[in-house]
Amino acid sequence: MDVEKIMLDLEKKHPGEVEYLQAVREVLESIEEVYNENPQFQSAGIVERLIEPDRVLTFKVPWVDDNGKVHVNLGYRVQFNNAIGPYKGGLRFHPSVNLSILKFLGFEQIFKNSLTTLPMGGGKGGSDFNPKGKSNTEIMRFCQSFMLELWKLIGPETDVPAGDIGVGAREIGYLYGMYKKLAREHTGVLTGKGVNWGGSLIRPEATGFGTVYFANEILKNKGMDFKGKTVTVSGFGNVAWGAVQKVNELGGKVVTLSGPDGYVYDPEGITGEKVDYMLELRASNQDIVKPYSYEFPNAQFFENKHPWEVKCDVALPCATQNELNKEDAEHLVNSGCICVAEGANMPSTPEAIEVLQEAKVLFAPGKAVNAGGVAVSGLEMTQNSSKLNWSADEVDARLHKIMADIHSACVKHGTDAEGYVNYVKGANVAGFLKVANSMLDLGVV
Ligand code: NDP
Ligand code: 2IT
Repeated sequence: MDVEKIMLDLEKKHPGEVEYLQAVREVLESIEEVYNENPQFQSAGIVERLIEPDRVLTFKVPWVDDNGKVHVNLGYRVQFNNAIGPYKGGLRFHPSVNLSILKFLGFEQIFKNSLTTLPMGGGKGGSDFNPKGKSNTEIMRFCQSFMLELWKLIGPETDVPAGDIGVGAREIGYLYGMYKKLAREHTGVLTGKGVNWGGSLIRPEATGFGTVYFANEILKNKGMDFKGKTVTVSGFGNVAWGAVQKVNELGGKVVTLSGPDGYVYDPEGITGEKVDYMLELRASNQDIVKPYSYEFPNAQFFENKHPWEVKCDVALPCATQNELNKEDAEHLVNSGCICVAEGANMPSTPEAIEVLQEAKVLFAPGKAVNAGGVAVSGLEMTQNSSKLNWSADEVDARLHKIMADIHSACVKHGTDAEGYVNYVKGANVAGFLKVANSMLDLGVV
């Protein structure tokens, strides 16, 4: 495989789609060796077929605000690959959403979903709609208008969306309500549903819990655990919240949270009512973390700074893509950080990953670490198909096992001659092999 030539061709076809090109390059560089060892992949054009989405659907989303003003947003669904199951992946509502971001997320989702061992293909969607500052009725009208187009493209055996940034339980409710009305059926077409109408227990916590289960496996593999460890976390959303809770349960101390306005440092640890306060902050729709430092006076706020300058043993980036750069990685290495596990999707830049790996920091990528969210989505689909609800303990036990199995797959495919586990390589190779072998079986379609 000639990675440079493939990337050059892809760049010509999709100029300026930087996040998408970044995600594809990382995977190709990791799988190059195993690809070259298996000439059947080359002759079936697996890479050429894998790096382009099956289809990209865009649509107009008109809606009316509370003052009667008409707005028009763009809606998207990227159906990337369905070799191992129906397209599956979240919806992101954020003003930064564009095709490059959704294609990177959809591409990553293929390998992440493959790693879960559940039958799910990869997809992603969303809109450039900004939920910040919108009223509840505006959010509802937007979701209804969005679903008026999306419902024709999805189905419980075709494509199953869920949440991501800006799409949580409330939005899934409004989207599902409209789908149910249009399709005249009550099926598992979305995941992250409310528990009263088909949702799974533990889904809200799953990404954050899974992130910490994975990080704990990394530590365990080196004879360590979370007890007494200082942990820095970025973000203060859905993923960060679950991660903070689980780190506390395992005996670690979380000292930071962050938002787009900067980070808060709380040397006493973010526990108890402070974790609940994080949810309140998030629900305020203002999306800033500064108020945390007014509420809890021992905490300090650092405007427009990243939490990676704080000394820690473990760092969990849980906010957004490319939020941990080379300089941040150097800070982490110099302060003695031993493990960086990505709760968000692609939060570390390629240059940051290089610095961390060079320093032999135990670095694990989002597609392995945060797979717990979509894994429990898969378990929600199973519960919906069988029309049963499992207990929280049962879902949590399955989540735990899935995360431990993903860790083992990374170790199997990513350990080098000196015993260092390259989790990026391990996750990409393990995720890729299942999809590529399925594509071989299915013919050129
Ligand atoms: P939330 O919307 O709950 O929280 C993310 C928030 O982080 C955004 O609203 C954004 O605010 C904020 N943010 C943006 N830039 C920064 C920054 N530089 N520093 C700190 N915060 C920032 O989203 P989730 O918690 O659901 O998602 C977080 C990450 O986890 C994303 O990468 C997502 O793709 C990933 N993920 C989510 C899963 C899920 O189940 N929800 C599953 C797996 C991965 P603003 O709007 O102001 O930019
Ligand atoms: O990035 C992700 O894995 C998600 N946003 C969750 C996707 C899902 O279908 O649950």
